[in-house]
Amino acid sequence: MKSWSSPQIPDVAGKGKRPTVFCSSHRGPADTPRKLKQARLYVCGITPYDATHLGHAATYVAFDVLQRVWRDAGVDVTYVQNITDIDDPLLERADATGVDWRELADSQVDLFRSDMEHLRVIPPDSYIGAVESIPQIVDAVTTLLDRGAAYTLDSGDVYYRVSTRIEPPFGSTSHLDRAEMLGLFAQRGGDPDTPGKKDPLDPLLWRAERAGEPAWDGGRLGRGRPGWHIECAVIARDHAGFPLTVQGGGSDLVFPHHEMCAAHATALTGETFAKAYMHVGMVGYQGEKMSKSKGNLVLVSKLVEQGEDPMAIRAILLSHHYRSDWMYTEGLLAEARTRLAHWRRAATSTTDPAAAEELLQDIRGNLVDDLDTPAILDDLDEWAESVGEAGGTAEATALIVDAVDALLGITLR
Ligand code: 5CA
Ligand code: ZN
Repeated sequence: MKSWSSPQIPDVAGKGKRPTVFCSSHRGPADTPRKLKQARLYVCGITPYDATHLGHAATYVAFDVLQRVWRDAGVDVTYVQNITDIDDPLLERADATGVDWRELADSQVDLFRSDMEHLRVIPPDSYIGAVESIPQIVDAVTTLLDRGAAYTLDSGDVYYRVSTRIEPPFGSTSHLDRAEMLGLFAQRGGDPDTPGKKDPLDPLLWRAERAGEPAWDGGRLGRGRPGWHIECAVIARDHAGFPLTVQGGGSDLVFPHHEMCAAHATALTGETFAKAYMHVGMVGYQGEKMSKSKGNLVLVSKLVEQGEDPMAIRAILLSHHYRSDWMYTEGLLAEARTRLAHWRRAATSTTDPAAAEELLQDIRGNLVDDLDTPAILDDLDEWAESVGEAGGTAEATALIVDAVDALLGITLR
């Protein structure tokens, strides 16, 4: 699928280091090689029925910063993102609004692309829809059936056996106990009560055609449509390759989605799915997680339409650590506007060259330490207070402006 256009990224003097990030599977610093030259990044993309709220934006901006830090360290990044352009919630919304599901998906993906451009998010190298991956998904599900890792119910629906022996074993991504798994599975798109399943946790791989629902040729599987987790396992395998350096998404995807993706991927290829898992905290609004199903959305496109500067939106997102959960308030927007104006005024002034070098080192140091962007924004506030003193130069200011652009994705000029 068409991606979106890339922001211009200035060169910054010197070179950064490879970041250490927190892996939610290891529950500690990620096990990524120190000499990493090439990174494979897969980030779970949108289900296009109501894009792009600030929670989505927080997730994609966090991985955008990771990508910028890797680039600064000379790491070559292959970045893949999917689009869940066929799934129950999309069909339900299309039904409820009387819009064709394809039109709904196309319009929301278009909106998402323009939101990502406004926020200066580097596009993925491969932006791949579930629908365009159906032949590969059908092959994968057929392989899992042939290997005994899947089974077909009387309905024709195909399920993955979570009891399949794989290494690393099922459960090693999320480390949850069975009761927690069952609870989350039921909340997040799973169907523990479907009769005939071997294990309530077994996830759907292929849903047989139902009257009035879109369906595709599945060869031996019969007509139907793909389940959710197999989509990401197959797109990641075909466009990034295993093991992924980082599998990413919001923390709502830890279980079942990333656990199941990892299980499918390993059952298919014998390989470890990902070396590290990074999960972004949940953004909420008015006391609850921001989500399409709750309807408490603050949309990037609406803010931009109202004349808000996308760089102020980006500043709000970066003023929270990517792993923390936080609540959006209108006050944050006012604060970010003021902050940005302050930095922009500083960008027209002069900076002491030694202070600029030190600030650049601080920016890089905070980024490699698990992407500590809030600390950097505080440093920028201090910098903005100190500009214009005797001995400062425009070149030193340009060093900061370029670093903020290249590493944080915020343009100050
Ligand atoms: N299509 C699937 C992933 S394969 C999906 O979860 N789509 S989504 O549209 O619901 O979410 C898109 C991305 O935004 C996911 O990575 C999800 O974890 C993240 N996300 C969703 N809601 C929030 C939120 N409130 N805060 C932070 N991230 C969020
Ligand atoms: Zn996914």
